[in-house]
Amino acid sequence: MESHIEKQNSDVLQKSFNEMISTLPKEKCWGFPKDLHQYQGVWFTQRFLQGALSAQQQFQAQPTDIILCSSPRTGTAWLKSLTFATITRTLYNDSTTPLLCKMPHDVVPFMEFDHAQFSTNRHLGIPLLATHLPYSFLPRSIIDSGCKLIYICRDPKDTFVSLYHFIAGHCKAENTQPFQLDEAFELFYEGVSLNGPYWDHVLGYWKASLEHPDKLMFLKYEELVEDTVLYLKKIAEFMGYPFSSEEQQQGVPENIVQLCSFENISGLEVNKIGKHREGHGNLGTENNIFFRKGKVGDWKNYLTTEMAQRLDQLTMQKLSGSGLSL
Ligand code: PAP
Repeated sequence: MESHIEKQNSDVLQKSFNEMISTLPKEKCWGFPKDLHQYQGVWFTQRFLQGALSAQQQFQAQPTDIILCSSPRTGTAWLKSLTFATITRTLYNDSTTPLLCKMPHDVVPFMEFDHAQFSTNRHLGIPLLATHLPYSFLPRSIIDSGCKLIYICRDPKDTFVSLYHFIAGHCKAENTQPFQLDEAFELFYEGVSLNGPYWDHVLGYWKASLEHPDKLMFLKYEELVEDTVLYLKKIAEFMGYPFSSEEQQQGVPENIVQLCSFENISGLEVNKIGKHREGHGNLGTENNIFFRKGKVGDWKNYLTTEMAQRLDQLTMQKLSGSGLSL
């Protein structure tokens, strides 16, 4: 229970945060009822920004932590399932894994949402944690602890289409009108998207991965789709949980890939009808909104050739000289 003094302190902090946020540039979040606020060049919802700042102050990383980093809609839930199943493969079997009854975001917590609870009382037996924060916003303790980071990114065109549908799904749930796709496209193009500009998010982690390849593994959604087993083995090795030759002969990596496949995960009862973050006065989000198609190149069904070319050109410009292509 929160004491009277703690409540007063948190009210004061909330008031000064509200004052600070009211001074920031503001934009519509594609029809979502919450606005985006630009803080140090990044567009955050109030909840994300508040979580980011608290995490910077409070989050204590452990050297054994493995932090899954991503911009929204680039494959986070999939990466959570794959890494969780890999790390817990001797604790659970195919019929007891929590992935069968919890959605991936409820199995691996988000630092900026759950850090207060988890930084003091984390289940360190399972060292996974996730974040959508840009690299420059990571709490100092993450860098200082020397823990490992895995970043996943995705073709900006598919990321945009996925994000658009995700926000439109939220709008439907909240009875608000989403922006037209072409209006949202212009905002994405200008960098106004959740934790955007998207390209800055990717580049921040890309550069860090070049500086610290032993600490930061950089993945692309498309590569993971192309050869999931190969990349899962690389991920397991990087995390320090390599598959033994016996496990490889028994097909353990293939089993995990199958368990975490879009078809399997999205077809589970919990992900079809369950809710995420329900309770404590929160109505929660339908889990099925997190699983849409899980395909590479779905942008072709939504973007005109001109839109795709503009986005490709911008991506080339932004990534030019970095050695990265998307
Ligand atoms: P979030 O962290 O913002 O919730 P995130 O999990 O990063 O989103 O990405 C969601 C995308 O991954 C969705 O893509 P789509 O809209 O193009 O379909 C989602 O469908 C896809 N996805 C979720 N689970 C899997 C999976 N097991 N395999 C492949 N793709 C998946």
